[in-house]
Amino acid sequence: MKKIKNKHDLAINGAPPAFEQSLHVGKPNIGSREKFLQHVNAIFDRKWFSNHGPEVQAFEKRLSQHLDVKHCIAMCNGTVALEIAIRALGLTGEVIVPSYTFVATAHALQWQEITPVFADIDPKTHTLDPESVRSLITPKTTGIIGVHLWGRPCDVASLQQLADEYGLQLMFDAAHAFSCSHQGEMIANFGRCEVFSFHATKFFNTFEGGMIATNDDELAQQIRLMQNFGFAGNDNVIYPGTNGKMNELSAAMGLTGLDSLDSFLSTNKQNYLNYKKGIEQISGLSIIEYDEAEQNNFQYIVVETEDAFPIKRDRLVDILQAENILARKYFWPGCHKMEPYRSLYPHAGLLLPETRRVAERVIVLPTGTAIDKKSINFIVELLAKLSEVSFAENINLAS
Ligand code: T4K
Repeated sequence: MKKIKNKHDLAINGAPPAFEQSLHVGKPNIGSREKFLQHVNAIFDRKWFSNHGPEVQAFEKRLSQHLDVKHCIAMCNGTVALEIAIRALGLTGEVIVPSYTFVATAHALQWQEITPVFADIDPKTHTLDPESVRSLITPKTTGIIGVHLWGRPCDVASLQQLADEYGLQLMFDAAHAFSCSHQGEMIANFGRCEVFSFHATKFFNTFEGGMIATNDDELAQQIRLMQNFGFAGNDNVIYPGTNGKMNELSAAMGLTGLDSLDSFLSTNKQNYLNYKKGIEQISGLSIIEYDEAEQNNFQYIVVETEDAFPIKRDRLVDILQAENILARKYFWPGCHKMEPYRSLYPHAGLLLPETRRVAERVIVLPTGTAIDKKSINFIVELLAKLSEVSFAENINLAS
């Protein structure tokens, strides 16, 4: 890594990138390799690789304890978990979701021929705006899926009130919210059920994986049936189920990760605080806040470019990427601008002004155990330099 002494030291204007190795958003956190390999050896010795084996059972038990929720059902990934949860709740017709989310939230509905109806977000929280949700309820609406984006909880109480008022099902896409709390209670306990992702890019991963959490015994039973082809015991199929099972290696990775969870969380928090300290001093940039009274996983460093910043968001991302700082524009441009929704609902954007505004401003920066304080300081210094108008105007990005 080079030191910045003056603007010519920045790897713009054709100079080599600041970082030889790319800094990624979503670089996996890895716990103890030794412990993981011990699990792998035990799996080989047992020759039991899937179908709710001992690793999955132990993983589910520890998840339930950690989240203080009755049922945790481990899944092959978050998307299939969403699909199964949606089906288990009996959703049909129209379901209201934010457009500002990873596209899997919408696809999990569309895949089952349910219409995702895109609601706007609150620009402060980036989560569903309950008033926008209310305005979209029709006789065809059967449910609401809130997304705890960046791990920050939705306005759960208002959404629950709406669901009760209109007789709708409420569930949450909690893909970002593992180990986060809301009003002192762990996320996993809200709505009819909550769906998590343990994808490699999440701060806590099982290579690929996911989980559905619920306190509802009947719903849990239905989900287990659906994830295992509809088997209710040997040779007895009572439902056209699918295969949503987690394998033993993934569960072993999960168990290993749980042992290191505290250190992942404290690294993420320290990284966030380091970024925050610097970014707060930069005019035209703001970093999203996390409620200090709650548990947060700080897995996303989300920065918004304001009008005062002299460089447009897209160009800023290009500049950072040229430096091998692989910042992302999550979740631009919003699901409603992706296919098939863009063609099916070409006017959806008219009702989504905040989604558009936020999606055009957000940059997600690298964090996790793969980045050190020196690199974060460098990124912050670079952003500070770029905020100086005269310097920003002179940048000529070679690529
Ligand atoms: N709901 C929400 C709100 C979600 O955010 C997601 C997933 C889901 C549902 C669905 O859950 P899953 O079915 O995925 O369990 C990534 C992830 O693939 C996706 O899981 C995640 N959200 C989303 C936010 O991010 P991409 O398209 O950004 O992935 P990609 O390949 O560009 O990788 C992102 C970064 O991570 C890159 O900088 C490279 C780095 N990376 C990636 C992998 C796979 C690594 O360093 N190592 C790796 O192994 O979607």
